[in-house]
Amino acid sequence: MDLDTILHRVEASDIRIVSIVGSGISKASGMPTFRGKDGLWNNYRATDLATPYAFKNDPRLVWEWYRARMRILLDAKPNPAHNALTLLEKEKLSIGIITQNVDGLHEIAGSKEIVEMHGRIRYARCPSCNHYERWDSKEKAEKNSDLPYCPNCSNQIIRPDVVWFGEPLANERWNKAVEWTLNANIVLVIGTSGVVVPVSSLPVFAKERNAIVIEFNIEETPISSISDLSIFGPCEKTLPEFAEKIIKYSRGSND
Ligand code: BJW
Repeated sequence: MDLDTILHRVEASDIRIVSIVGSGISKASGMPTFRGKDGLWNNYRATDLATPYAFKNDPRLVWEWYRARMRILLDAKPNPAHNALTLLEKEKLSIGIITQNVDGLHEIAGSKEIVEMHGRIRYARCPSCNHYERWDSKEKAEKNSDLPYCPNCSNQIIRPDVVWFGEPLANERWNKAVEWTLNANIVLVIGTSGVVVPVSSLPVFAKERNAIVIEFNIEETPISSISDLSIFGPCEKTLPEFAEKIIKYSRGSND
C-alpha cells in the first residue's frame, strides 16, 4: 500500500501520531548505533558494555565507553529527522515521542512530549545514596582514567543514569508509553532494530488496536512484517518528506 492510500484511513482532523524511536535517528547527528558495524567500540560490542555485569566487572572500561560517547554527543546537534518530529508536535499532530535513545537530542530539537525509556546519558547517579548529577561537560568527559566516586557518600562509583540489559524500565515511563501507544492512530517506528524488549512490543500493541504502523529504516527489521508500510532510506531524508505530506493532508490539501 502506498502512503497516500494509508493516510486516507485516518480523518484529516483526527491525526494522533506516536513515534517510537531508536538510535538510527541520531546517526546523522554523528551518534553511533548499537548493532551492526557501528556498534563496535575499540573491538568491544556496544551491547556487551550496556550491562550491569560489564560495569561490575570493569567499571573503568564502561566509563571509558560512556566518556567516548559523551565527547561525540557534546558536539552533536539534532538533524532534520529530530526536527521533523518537533514540527509534527507543533502542528498538533503528535501525541508524543517514545525514545530508546539516551542522547537528549529530541529535547534540544524542541520536542516537549518525550518519554526516555532507557534513561539519560547526560546524568549520572549513585547506586547507594541516589545522589544525582549532570555529566555532560567536557571536563568530565575528558578525564578518561578517573573512576568517578560519589561526591556525597564516597562509597560507590557513580553510574550513568541509563537502563542496561536485565534492568527494569521505570514504571511511570512504561505506563505513559503504553497509554500514548494505545491512543495513537498512526505509529511511526523510526531507526530501531526492534529487537529490545519491552519497547519492541509497543508497535505490536498499536497494530492490535488497528493503528497504522509506518516504519522508517534503512533496512528490513522484525517490525517490517507488522508494518502497513516500510519507508526504506535514511530517516533524516524520509521523515521530513513524510511530515510535509501529512501536514498538508491535515490541512486538507494533498498537493
Ligand atoms: C537507520 C539509519 C538512518 C541506522 N535512518 N534508520 C536475557 C538476559 C537479560 C535480559 C534479557 C534476556 N532476554 C531478553 C532480555 C530482555 C532485554 C532484551 O530485549 N534483550 C534482547 C536484545 C534479547 N531487555 C531488557 O533487559 C530491558 N529490560 C527488561 O526487559 O526488564 C525486564 C527483564 C529483566 C530481566 C530479564 C528479562 C526481562 C532493558 C533494555 C535496556 C536496553 N539498554 C540499551 C542501552 C541504553 C544505555 C546506553 O545507551 O548506553 O538501550 S541497549 C541498546 O539497545 C540501547 C538502545 O536503546 C536499544 C535499542 O537499540 P536501537 O536503538 O534499536 O539501535 P540498533 O543499533 O539496534 O538499531 C539501529 C537501527 O537504525 C537499525 O535498524 C539500522 O538499520 C537503523 N538505521 N541508520 C533510519 N539514517
